Amino acid sequence: MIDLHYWTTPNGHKIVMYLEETGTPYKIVPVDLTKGEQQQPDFLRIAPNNKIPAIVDHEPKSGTTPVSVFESGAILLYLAEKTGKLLSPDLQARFDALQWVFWQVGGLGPMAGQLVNYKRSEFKNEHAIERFSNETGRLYSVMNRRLEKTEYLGGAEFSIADIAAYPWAAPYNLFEMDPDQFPHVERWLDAVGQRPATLKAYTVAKQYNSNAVQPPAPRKKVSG
Ligand SMILES: N[C@@H](CCC(=O)N[C@@H](CS)C(=O)NCC(=O)O)C(=O)O
Repeated sequence: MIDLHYWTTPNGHKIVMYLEETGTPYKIVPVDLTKGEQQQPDFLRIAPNNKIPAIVDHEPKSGTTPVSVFESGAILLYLAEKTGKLLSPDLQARFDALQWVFWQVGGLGPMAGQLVNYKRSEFKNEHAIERFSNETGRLYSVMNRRLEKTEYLGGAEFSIADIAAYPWAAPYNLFEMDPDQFPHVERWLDAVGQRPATLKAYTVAKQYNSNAVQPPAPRKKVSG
């Protein structure tokens, strides 16, 4: 069994999406960020960066000592290695996917996260808002160009790259990104958003936090 130390935010959704996609048994251990529970010493022992998500695998592939992992990208990679699912064993395909996982954890997540933080702040730092808004828009363009060429971020197959990016790309309204400018991202958001595991991840979030941000419904295309 895997304990998932979780809250109802984009980095938390990723791991529920993966576990649901692969039918991996897990137990949620809520870490309510609104109550500062990420500062608890017990959590710090598992997650030295004081941020969710983190996991403890009580049945690791080798050995009997439970394995704990923090950082969502590392967790996705760990789970993919454990289950052999959603990350190709082929070297090129594997790194096609992994480079987009790293792109998300080092780029889209931090930039979009900072943008929302500055937008919500009572101190209106216009330079910071402009900087993070431009960078988030640039990253959406990067994703759009990629998804013009391939079905999924990692290539032809759905992978941990899509799971990493979806929860950060879906709330484009929060970032004031115009979906009309990113039609290939929108096509991909609609496809990933309709997967049963994705729908389940956002249902789980609502069970723990009625204020959890939900992804936008697919927009109706006007034909003719
Ligand atoms: N790079 C980390 C980022 C994790 C992160 O930012 N988690 C947020 C929620 S999405 C958090 O725990 N924030 C609490 C805090 O900053 O105190 C990852 O990908 O796991």
